[in-house]
Amino acid sequence: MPTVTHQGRLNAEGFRFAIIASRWNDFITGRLVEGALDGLDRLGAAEDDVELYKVPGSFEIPLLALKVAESRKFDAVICVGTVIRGQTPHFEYIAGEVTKGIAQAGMQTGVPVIYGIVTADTLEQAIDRAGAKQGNKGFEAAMTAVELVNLYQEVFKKDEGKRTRGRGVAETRRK
Ligand code: DLZ
Repeated sequence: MPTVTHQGRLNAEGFRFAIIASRWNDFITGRLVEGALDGLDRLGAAEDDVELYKVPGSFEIPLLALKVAESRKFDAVICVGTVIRGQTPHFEYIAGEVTKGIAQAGMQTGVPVIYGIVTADTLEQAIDRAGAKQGNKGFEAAMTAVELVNLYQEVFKKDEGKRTRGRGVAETRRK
């Protein structure tokens, strides 16, 4: 049994988040964006600390996620999109590349890049995962992002006590 357990708190105050969303299947992805914004808001993120980026389809998400993460302007990047098998003949390729690319953006930059992509067999299933029956994957992705930024802050940046970003502000983060 471990003597010390590390896990992040659910407090978004003072952290900055980017949301990357695709416009494809916007009827569903729009709900994921709303879910992510709602999650961040409920956990205390300031409006000015959340920025939304839009791309045409989910295939375009990974490269932008990488560039946004590389900019170091954000503590976490939340990716949301919807890929539906029934409507996408090359479903496996798109879903596979998006999944790999999102993971790679996080691994390459060290910034948490969160996977909020709905991959569904049918439109109905996708709707269920965007708030109808099975929660909202955007909301869940926001929770994950907040937990991770707190975890990394706690474990790896504890002694820094400060943050310095593009806007040149250094401030002490609440403990
Ligand atoms: C082309 C395409 C298809 C058929 N299906 C989807 C989908 O279900 N979900 C999604 O996010 N994007 C889809 N796209 C668009 C691709 O992601 C991409 O935008 C285009 O192939 C251009 O690179």
